[in-house]
Amino acid sequence: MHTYDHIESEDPEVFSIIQGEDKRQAEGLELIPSENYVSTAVREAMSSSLTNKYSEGYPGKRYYGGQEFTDQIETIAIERAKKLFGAAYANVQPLGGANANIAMYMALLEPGDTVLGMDLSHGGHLTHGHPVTYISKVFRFVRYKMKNIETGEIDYDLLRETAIAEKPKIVLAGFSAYPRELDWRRIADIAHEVGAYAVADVAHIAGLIAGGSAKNPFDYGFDVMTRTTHKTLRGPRGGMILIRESEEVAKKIDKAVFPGLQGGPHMHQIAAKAVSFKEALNPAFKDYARQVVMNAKAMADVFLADGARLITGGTDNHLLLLDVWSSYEISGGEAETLLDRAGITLNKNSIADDTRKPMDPSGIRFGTPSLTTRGFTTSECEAVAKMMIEILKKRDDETVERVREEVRVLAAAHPIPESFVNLV
Ligand code: DSN
Repeated sequence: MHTYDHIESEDPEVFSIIQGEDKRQAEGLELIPSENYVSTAVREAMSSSLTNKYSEGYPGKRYYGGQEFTDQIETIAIERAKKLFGAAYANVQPLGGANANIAMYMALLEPGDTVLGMDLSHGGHLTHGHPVTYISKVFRFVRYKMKNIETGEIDYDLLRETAIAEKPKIVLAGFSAYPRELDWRRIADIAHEVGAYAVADVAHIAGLIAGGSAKNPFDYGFDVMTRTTHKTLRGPRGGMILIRESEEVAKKIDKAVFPGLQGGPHMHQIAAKAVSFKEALNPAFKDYARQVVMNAKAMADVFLADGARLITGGTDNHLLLLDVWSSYEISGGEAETLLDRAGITLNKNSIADDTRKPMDPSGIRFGTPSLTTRGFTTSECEAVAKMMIEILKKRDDETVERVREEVRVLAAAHPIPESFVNLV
């Protein structure tokens, strides 16, 4: 249990809201694939005295005094990040994944340059050039897609043709809603053939890469990786950029993050990143990553056995994208609300070439990082998938209330762990 003695006495209003969220998380099942639970050690680092400190610059080269401990913390975080992902250089200052991507573009591009990235409705991300983002006005974004939505196969030939025709400076691979492994080698080769950087946004699968359950794009020639530090990696909310080998690129990235994009780094967050990287370097993290994927595949099998349509036909990672509109004749928005009422939290999501609007699309996206952190195995994940199907089919109050109770029991049997030492 976490204590909030001072908030309780000094700000009861905020205290009671935080308590409500704690209870929601403890009594519900979290299936949003970009969420996870951090250890108490990570939370302690986040609330440490490092939050008081300004540290513009980098270790050994700061613009403020009093940096003997911040330099040590940032250096430890950098060294652990490099070790986790096989990188020669790391920048751990990005405040989040969006900042990491924007700084990466700023470092590698001039305004007007072209980025070739995954189509947003095929699994790409807002920061990969969605028209609503400011960055889409600065750089030019062109797209590649899946060739076959039912298998997830990317159209690599078209990708290559587009790269030759559009002359991008970056070929970007990565996703927030794509359940399959990519042919990293093929994409890196295409990027290098046209003189572009091969960049992977592995925000979602960073923990799977660290745990050896997804391929590491650096092993296939990628130049740069951006990522968040939460999600499957199970650290604090934050971002990070890794550089495979080029010192020149590393220097550009450092300049782009600070002073190009950000001011003072959040040193409490960097300390928490360092703590979580140590947890991910623990051999037990490999078991965790493996179980995340096994659990996701187990859930996929239940839906497929029920005749449901999973985008790409299944999953190779931690997430699933279910076309609820064609499978159960319910919209993504309605499904999200209904399942939320039963204590099963996930998000509505557009599916590839969706005919419905983003605010109420055809799909839901869910995954297993959080359940696995709570110790769920394949049989329990199958049970959760069956509960979801029952709700999606029956939709009546009685079913929702009964499943809500079953969820409470399951959640109580798997409390959110405080520490990951010696834990799967
Ligand atoms: N919001 C994250 C996700 O859910 O995938 C990505 O930014």
